Amino acid sequence: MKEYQFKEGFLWGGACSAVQCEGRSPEDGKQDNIWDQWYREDPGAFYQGVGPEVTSDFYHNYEQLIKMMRECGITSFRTSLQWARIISDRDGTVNRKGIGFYHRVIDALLDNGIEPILCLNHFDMPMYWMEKGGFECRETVDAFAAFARVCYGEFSGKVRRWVTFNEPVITPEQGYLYLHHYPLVQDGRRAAQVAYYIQLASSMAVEAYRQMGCSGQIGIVLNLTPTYCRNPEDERDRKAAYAADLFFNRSFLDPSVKGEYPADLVRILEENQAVPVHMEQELETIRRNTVDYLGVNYYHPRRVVHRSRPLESGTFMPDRYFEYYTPENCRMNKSRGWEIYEKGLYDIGVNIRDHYGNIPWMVTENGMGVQDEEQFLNEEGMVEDGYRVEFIKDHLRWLHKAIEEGCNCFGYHMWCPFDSWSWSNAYKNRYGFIRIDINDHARPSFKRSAAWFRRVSDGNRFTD
Ligand code: BGP
Repeated sequence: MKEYQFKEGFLWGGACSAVQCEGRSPEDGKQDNIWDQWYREDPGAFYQGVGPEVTSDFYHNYEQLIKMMRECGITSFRTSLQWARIISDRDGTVNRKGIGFYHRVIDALLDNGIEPILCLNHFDMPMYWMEKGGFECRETVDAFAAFARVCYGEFSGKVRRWVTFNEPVITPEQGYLYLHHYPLVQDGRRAAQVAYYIQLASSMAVEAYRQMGCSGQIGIVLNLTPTYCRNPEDERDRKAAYAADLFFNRSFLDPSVKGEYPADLVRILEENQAVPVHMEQELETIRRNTVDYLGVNYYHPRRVVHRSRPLESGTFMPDRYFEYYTPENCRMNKSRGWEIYEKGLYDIGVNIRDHYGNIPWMVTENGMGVQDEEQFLNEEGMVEDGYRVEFIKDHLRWLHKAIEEGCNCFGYHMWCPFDSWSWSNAYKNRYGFIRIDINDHARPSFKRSAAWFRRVSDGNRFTD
């Protein structure tokens, strides 16, 4: 039996986001965001027509869920502050009721011995800014920095760890290239502009944090998806992986940690006439305001090969430089359609250690979404999710090895401690230690994995 010991103070916890757990709950004056709008326009785009109306009902049920999270061993919890709940309009009017809700949540977390980690943006653009172009519009960037200032002013006395954006690449990628997020646009040049303005918004939020003299730490959460090519001996495949890495990892990793964009990414954008509108002064803001730490969301690797024939596309798409492939016999999470490759976490750690100054980082999301978990209910009505324990252990072994080899990882968060709403996948896949019956929100229940995670968290260790 092997024991894996983690250092004292290692963060064990979980993450969710405002839109995915709170429910729309507009009674306090929350304004619509892109998810409310998209659902109104096209409910059929969401699995079984389930929209963001109720989600995990955290808005009403946060006290119970927070208590239950602590029982699962969650000692730190990241959620996001919903821009449209805190700021009511383009004039920046602050909604005191929205602020009051987040104060109550933070207090409840602290009362239960859970460290709150707050994220300023998790895919939730308010409609009043989307109407102006969202992050294609420079004014939205200033408005985001102003929103960040309001949040620091309110909460930084109680909250020591902050995040500017969760997975910033997702908005340009899924909203402006691959048609999975609102506004469902496919245009490489617009995607590049959105990506640049999101990076600028993140850097300006870091700048504001420092200007206001906040004493905690501010980071960014990236879905660093390690890219592997089919044949490392084939130079064309290596180049394909290099390009995919530039687009999907380094486009935010380099400016956030090193303060500058990779020259090869800029060159590709130039070749495709896709360089965003920018100003020298903005690049200086990005240069000066790098993050204190990184959050890493890891679910699956990216597997690429060189293109066998040119991409037919009217617009510039990153896929011009690579194709995806699925290796034979790879392990899959069939519910989600994602490959399971635990070593990816180790490779991420080594990359950060060797190429990004070994900046402190934590795993901000990892987890296994499983469909139809009802089939695993035992006689007592508990989900027997041994597969989730195995999934976590498999990842923690590699994380432990990375740390033993000098990687600067200080925590591990599960997505998500309780079942939550997964965007257009709605409640299809369940991730939690805590089961939520969407027909009976008032009675969340523990799954088998909850007690196991509690033991890991209490002892900072697990055994094989
Ligand atoms: C991450 C997001 C989360 C969450 C998670 C699980 O990329 O930050 O918001 O949703 O993925 O993925 P999904 O919900 O698509 O199953």
